[in-house]
Amino acid sequence: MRSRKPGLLGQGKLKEIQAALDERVTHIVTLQTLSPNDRILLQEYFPNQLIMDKFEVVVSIFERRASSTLSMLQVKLLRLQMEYANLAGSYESFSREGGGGKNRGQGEQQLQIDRRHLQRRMGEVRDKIEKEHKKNTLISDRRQKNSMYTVALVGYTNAGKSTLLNTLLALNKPGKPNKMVESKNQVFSSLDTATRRIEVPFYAPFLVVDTVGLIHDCPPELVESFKTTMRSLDEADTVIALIDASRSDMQAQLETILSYAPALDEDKLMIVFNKNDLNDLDTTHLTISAKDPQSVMELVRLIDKRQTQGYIVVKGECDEDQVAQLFQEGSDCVITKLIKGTDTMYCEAKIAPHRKDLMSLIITQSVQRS
Ligand SMILES: Nc1nc2c(ncn2[C@@H]2O[C@H](COP(=O)(O)OP(=O)(O)OP(=O)(O)O)[C@@H](O)[C@H]2O)c(=O)[nH]1
Ligand SMILES: [Mg+2]
Repeated sequence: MRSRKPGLLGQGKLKEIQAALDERVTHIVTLQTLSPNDRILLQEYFPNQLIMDKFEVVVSIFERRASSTLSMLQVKLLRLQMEYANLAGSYESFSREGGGGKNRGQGEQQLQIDRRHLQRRMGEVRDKIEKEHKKNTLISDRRQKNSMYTVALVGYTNAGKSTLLNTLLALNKPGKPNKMVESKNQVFSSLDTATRRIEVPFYAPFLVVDTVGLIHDCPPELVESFKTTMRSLDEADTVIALIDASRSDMQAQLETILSYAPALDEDKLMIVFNKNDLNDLDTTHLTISAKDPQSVMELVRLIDKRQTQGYIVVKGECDEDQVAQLFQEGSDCVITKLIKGTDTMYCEAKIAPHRKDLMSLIITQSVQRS
């Protein structure tokens, strides 16, 4: 059913839908959010099908996939919000069915009691969500203190964010943790943000935050659920807007991403088109296939370039101990080339401007700015 204003479904449209139904149709889904009254009217008209709006479909998918405390609490809140919205509708239907007079007064009283009860429960869940957010903020504050460069992946559901993170993990130095995240051909695969450390040899290490997939035209209640994703964008140094190039709505995908993050700093934004194996795009932005490590390396190089801008490039000789020391400096010192000689090693490194002290570990042959 296409979007229509609630309450405006005329007899003609209803008959048209009726004619299109057969016994295989179990659900009727409307793209527009249904008012409680419309839901009841539609359900009466189509007693053999379950009436749902897009919002309910999304919530039931969320419900099935939720596994963390935060996502489970968010689903609980969404369910209570739906129950609250439908309360008035069930009361209206009760009135229409002749619940007037004395019964009407009782009905109204019951409605108030139910409303207060739900409001109290929603308040409790909101408090718990806030506590959970605080816990997560503490973790991210600690991360900030460690000052790791952070890249957030944001995009439509099914754009390939988790696939990209998994390919990055596969490029990690041997021996580094590379616990994969779930990636599947389904909407809302990831319901929680996941953070992983990426350490590709000869490039600066960084953190990647995989976020919850977005959808177009999202009900405001769900935006609440996307708050953690949005917080990750605020904290990130680079935000990759990953666009699914296999779909025809590429512009709409970008607009949706930007609508979720209106305050996003333009300098942070990096637009990347994914699934270039399915669509050969002509664009100035980077195009990749998240499944192909070679093309993902191009992204690593771009991130590295951003991260190490202003670093001092030092070329020269060191011994094994000095190299080991340099390797321990994380993103303050990125060794970009290492050639073993007979006694010494030839080393090229990028050094953060605030760690000029590290330059003494290399018997310098040349210095320049990155
Ligand atoms: N052909 C092709 N398929 C891809 C590519 N990248 C991802 N996919 C597929 O797209 C589907 C969705 O990938 P995910 O990585 O789970 O997508 P996501 O953006 O994390 O989705 P959500 O977690 O729902 O937000 C999976 O079936 C992937 O195998 C690509 O470059 N080419
Ligand atoms: Mg995912």
